[in-house]
Amino acid sequence: RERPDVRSIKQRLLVVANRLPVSAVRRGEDSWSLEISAGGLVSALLGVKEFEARWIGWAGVNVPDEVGQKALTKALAEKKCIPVFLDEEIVHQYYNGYCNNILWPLFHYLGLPQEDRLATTRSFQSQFAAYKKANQMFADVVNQHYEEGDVVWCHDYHLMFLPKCLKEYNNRMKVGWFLHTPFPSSEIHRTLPSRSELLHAVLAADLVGFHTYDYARHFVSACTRILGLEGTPEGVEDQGRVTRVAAFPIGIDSERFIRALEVPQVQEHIKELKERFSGRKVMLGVDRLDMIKGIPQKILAFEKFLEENQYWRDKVVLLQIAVPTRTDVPEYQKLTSQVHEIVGRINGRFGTLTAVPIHHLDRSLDFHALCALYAVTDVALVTSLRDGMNLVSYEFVACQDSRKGVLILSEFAGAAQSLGAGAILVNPWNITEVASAIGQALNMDADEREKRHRHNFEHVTTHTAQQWAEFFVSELNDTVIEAQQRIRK
Ligand code: ADQ
Repeated sequence: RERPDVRSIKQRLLVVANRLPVSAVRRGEDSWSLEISAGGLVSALLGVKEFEARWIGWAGVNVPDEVGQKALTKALAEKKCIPVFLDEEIVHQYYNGYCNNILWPLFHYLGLPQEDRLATTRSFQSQFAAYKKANQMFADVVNQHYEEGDVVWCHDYHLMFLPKCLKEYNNRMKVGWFLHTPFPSSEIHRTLPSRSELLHAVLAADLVGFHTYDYARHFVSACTRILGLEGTPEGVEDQGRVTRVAAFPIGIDSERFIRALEVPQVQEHIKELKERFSGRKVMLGVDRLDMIKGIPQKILAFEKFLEENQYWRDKVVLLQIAVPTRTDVPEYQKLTSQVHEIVGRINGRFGTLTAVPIHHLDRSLDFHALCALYAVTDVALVTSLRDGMNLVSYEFVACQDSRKGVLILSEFAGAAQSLGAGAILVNPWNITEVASAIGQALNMDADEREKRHRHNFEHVTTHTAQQWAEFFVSELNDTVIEAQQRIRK
């Protein structure tokens, strides 16, 4: 029997993330067109029926004039989105600077940029000041829209200061913070000049969540070793107040992928791809073009495999789809040229007049094209040097129930902890090991593939994005109730 719905009014959830889940294009002085971008977080929250979500974040465009801001605010309201307006200078210092140039590489174990190593350098200090200012601007908007009883869920490394700012406004706000990247070992975090301020700011939240138990443990260690606080079974204690710290592994909306495979347009596409690559095994990489994804390492491992396995040279193809990101940053431009150069060299070495071993695309694919590609793949290669979770590995598994392809997965992706038993785990820095994993995957017999796939498919379809969101929010509600009970006692 279904449980009766005892709650007639849904709890409001304010989801605060750097970017809103819409792209806004200005059509006139006071008109905008909006498109919802269906990322993981959006589909996670769309599927949750328990509460009513509103989004607060930056729309990704600079809108200096009041007429434009008013019109955009109105248009966004229809999509349940509330904008935070950031000017170009703030975006440059906070987003490009502190978030993407400092926190992103550091949290992925790539260290701090050379020129910013000293806390006294001007750029570091001004970027950190802009980071705090931007977080305060987010807090102002949250505070304007907050109603008693709302749950406020802050997302990612862009908003580590937000819990503190929110609690300063209203100590009774229920505030959760979730990190989508890894949280590094405390020895890495302690190199950050603003290490303590950031930790204290996050600890103002009631609940702090990570993808894996390891990241949660690293965070607690950073708080005990750097701040000298007490680690408890629940999390971290500071002067009698406990911040709960736990792992909440994200998932995908697996049904959306499984259903897409039935769409006639996708089936047609699958047929075309099968014909196009008939007689060859298909290997696939799908990544944002970012240093953390280990794309050069992956391609070099494929080259080594071809070098050592002449038999496979005309029987396998690697499709590498890499969406360019942060294209204005010189390091990312360098990565693009590096990848192009390696691909060119390998295709020159092993290609023939009619076929090349690597097809490399510098672009994003639409959802249906991506599902078709996942479905025709024999071996997926995820070789991130570090990755919070990695949803591509989940999406591949969801689309493989008929083919039962093999997943080669970096041990440094959070997904290694959930899909490790079904995947072939590799150290992406060890090119020889990855090359031999490619051989193992291509030669794997059907029984073994079935067994491994079953394990992963079971996981991906039972640990969904919706459950992740529900779990986090219900834990946050419970955490606050327990804390209030403790105070009353
Ligand atoms: P990302 O670093 O973006 O996310 P990932 O989890 O793999 O990494 O998600 C990427 C998403 O973009 C997937 O949904 C994928 O389908 C899509 N995508 C990638 N390349 C594409 C292409 N060429 N065309 C179309 N779509 C493409 C961050 C963290 C991850 C964490 C997620 C969620 O870095 O570790 O898993 O957040 O918490």
